[in-house]
Parts: sequence; structure tokens; C-alpha cells
Amino acid sequence: MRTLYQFPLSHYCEKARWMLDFKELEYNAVNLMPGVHRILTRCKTSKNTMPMLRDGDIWISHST
Ligand SMILES: N[C@@H](CCC(=O)N[C@@H](CS)C(=O)NCC(=O)O)C(=O)O
Repeated sequence: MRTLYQFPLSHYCEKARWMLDFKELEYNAVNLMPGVHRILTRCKTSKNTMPMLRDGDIWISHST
């Protein structure tokens, strides 16, 4: 199962949700606290921003 790490009110994260829904890819959404999110995003993708998608062992940063 995929996991989308997001801020619920971010339009970038909404764009990622639209894309996953459009492609009919199942996922669980996990909301992270702004600021603290960087601990996880930097560790997994070396980036600071959300959304971030985990698909198995693969971690992807960026809404596109
Ligand atoms: N170009 C990136 C931009 C994403 C972005 O700016 N996300 C903001 C949320 S609206 C963010 O994570 N900001 C937190 C930060 O920079 O620490 C994308 O399309 O995913």
C-alpha cells in the first residue's frame, strides 16, 4: 500500500491526491506537522517539501 505524507491544506498535496485518484492508485494519507515534517522528508528524500509518497521501498518527493 502506498502512503502519501501531506499537509491537508496544501495545494501541492491536493495535486498529488488528484493524481493518485485519477490513476486509481490506492493510498493512505498521513498528515504531518509543518516544521517537524522536515525530519522525515530530509531523511527519506533529502528534500524539505511535501507531498512525499512512499511506494514500497521507494520514497518520492514532489507533487508532479
Ligand atoms: N515544487 C514542489 C513544492 C512543494 C511545496 O512547496 N510544498 C510546501 C507545502 S505547500 C512545503 O512542503 N513547505 C514546507 C517547507 O518548505 O518546509 C512540489 O510541487 O511538490
